[in-house]
Amino acid sequence: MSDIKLSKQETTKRESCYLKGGIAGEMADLSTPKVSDAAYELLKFHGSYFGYDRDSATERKQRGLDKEYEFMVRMKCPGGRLTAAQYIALDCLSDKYANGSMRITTRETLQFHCIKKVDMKPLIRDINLLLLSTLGGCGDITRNIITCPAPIKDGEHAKLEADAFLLAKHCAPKTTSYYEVWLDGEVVADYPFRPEPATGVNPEPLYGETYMPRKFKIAVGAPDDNCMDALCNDLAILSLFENHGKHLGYNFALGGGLGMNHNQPKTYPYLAKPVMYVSPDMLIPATEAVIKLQRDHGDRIERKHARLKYIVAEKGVQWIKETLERYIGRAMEDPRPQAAYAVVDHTGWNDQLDDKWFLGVPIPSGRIVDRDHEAIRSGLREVILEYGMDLRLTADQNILLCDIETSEKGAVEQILHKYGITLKEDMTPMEKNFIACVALPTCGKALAEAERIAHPLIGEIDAVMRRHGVQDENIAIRLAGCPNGCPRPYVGDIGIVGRTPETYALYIGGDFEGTRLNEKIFDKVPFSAIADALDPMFALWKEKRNAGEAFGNFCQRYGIAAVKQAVMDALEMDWAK
Ligand code: SRM
Ligand code: SF4
Repeated sequence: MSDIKLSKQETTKRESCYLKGGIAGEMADLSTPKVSDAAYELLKFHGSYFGYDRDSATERKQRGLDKEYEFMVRMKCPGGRLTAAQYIALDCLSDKYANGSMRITTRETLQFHCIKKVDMKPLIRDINLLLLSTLGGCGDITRNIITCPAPIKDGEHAKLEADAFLLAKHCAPKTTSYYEVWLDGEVVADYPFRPEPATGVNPEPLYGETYMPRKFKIAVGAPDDNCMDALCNDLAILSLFENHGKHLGYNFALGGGLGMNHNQPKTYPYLAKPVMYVSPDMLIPATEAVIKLQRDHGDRIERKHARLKYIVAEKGVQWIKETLERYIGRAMEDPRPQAAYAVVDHTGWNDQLDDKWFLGVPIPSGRIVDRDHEAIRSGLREVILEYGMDLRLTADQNILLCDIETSEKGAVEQILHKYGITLKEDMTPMEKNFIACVALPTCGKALAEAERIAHPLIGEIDAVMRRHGVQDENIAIRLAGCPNGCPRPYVGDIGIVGRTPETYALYIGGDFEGTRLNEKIFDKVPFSAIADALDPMFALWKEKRNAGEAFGNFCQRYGIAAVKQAVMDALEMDWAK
């Protein structure tokens, strides 16, 4: 492959000397708030995106001013586990260096927004001193490894956690550049996910100097609790357990990924396909084989075509399996029968099975911030300071407060209520399940609002659901500011995806369990008409559904086209033609 054809990111990676590039010098240069294109690309591997405040950009331009440049920092936090001390310290850092809020992401970690260049090094250093990291938070590398966050003290959950932790450490980059750039070469010795240092001449024996062709995502789960949408990952590792918790091995499903561009059919969302059974002793070599396959065969010319999903879709599962067998050095079994997919609700009070409880607190759009009516940040801080409980971040942007004694339950709830925090009992399932991505004003890719309009939209949808008496139904609605798929809009019952600043594409027919993609029925629904568009669909669902039939399943059975027609008949709007 000639060098000329490779994407510019490939050259940047190769010339960076294992992700070092000129980052240290550029970050130290405070004569400009900006960084070069090369540093922009490399910073992602260090867990940061450089961008600007999109709210003020136009007005500032009119006034002849430059944009308000800022950085986003994303931590790595395998399985979303945080101690109370880490959480409280991170909360302080969000005030000191960011915009006074933290954002739980759809991959069980935290982001900080609006960080100035001068504050980047102290923030990342402090995060490391908390025995956390940002290395590999973004970039062409294995991202935060997600697993079921529930702190249930049984063999199955212990095994999921142990595997997720093992892989998080094994798949982490080994380069020392990160420490040179942010910690002046010092390595925080107790960081639990620091991989064994490379022993040979190659500093990155698994990834090589150009790392992966694109981001690479791993989920470690079990089908009967697919609470983190494992099939949206490049590699979904599905643990198989016997009735009494005995671990039987894994089914590997490959090629999940959701990013696409509107009206560019060459890009599409795709769910991971089952490829092979992996025995318990083969977890590491089999995972390495998948990484190597994508490393060596992923498209390094066209980044829009670089995810593993395109290889799986184009070459087929048989080719994938045979290629993996060559990397592993032995024949692999076909996937074994597995439990049916289900999603367990981890919000509300749940038994940990060790005489303690965990409380799943729904956090709207994952935004930990104080607002007039709801002081989520202060409430969480007080309860965590008072009870010192560890916590977990979930893939639907919520928090699980762990290890609560029966005698403490009332007081914990009282504190949260005092700050106006809404708990599961005070919400409809739709509101509780609603996921919205960050979008404006920080996301450079956003075509439309998401997080900031989630609250009013939920209110409008709630009114429509109540009108049809379906407000108590479990339904997954996901709102994205663009088609990249960060809140996983293509696997919910309903996906609402930013199209232009004022309009959204509407998707229906996915399933709550995260095993089926939904389908687009309208391309440009004005924001003000989204609830109107859902109205005839909910009416039809209420009238024609089978007992207990979920919305997405109903749409599939009744026919997506027929559901669309019902909207077109009911609403004579241009967008509904
Ligand atoms: Fe994402 C890019 C936010 C989960 C698919 N995502 C971005 C960027 C970095 C925008 C950019 O490239 O300039 C967003 C930063 C916004 C901001 O201002 O903070 C962004 N993605 C997020 C988060 C924070 C959404 C959220 O509201 O929680 C999630 C962070 C996860 C994490 O902690 O690592 C997030 N992104 C996802 C997911 C869901 C998942 O992984 O389960 C997906 C779909 C699955 C997948 O990977 O395909 C996802 N993000 C993308 C894509 C499309 C990738 C593709 O293959 O085409 C992009 C764009 C890109 O990479 O070019 C993207
Ligand atoms: Fe940004 Fe689009 Fe991802 Fe939303 S879906 S955070 S708008 S890239």
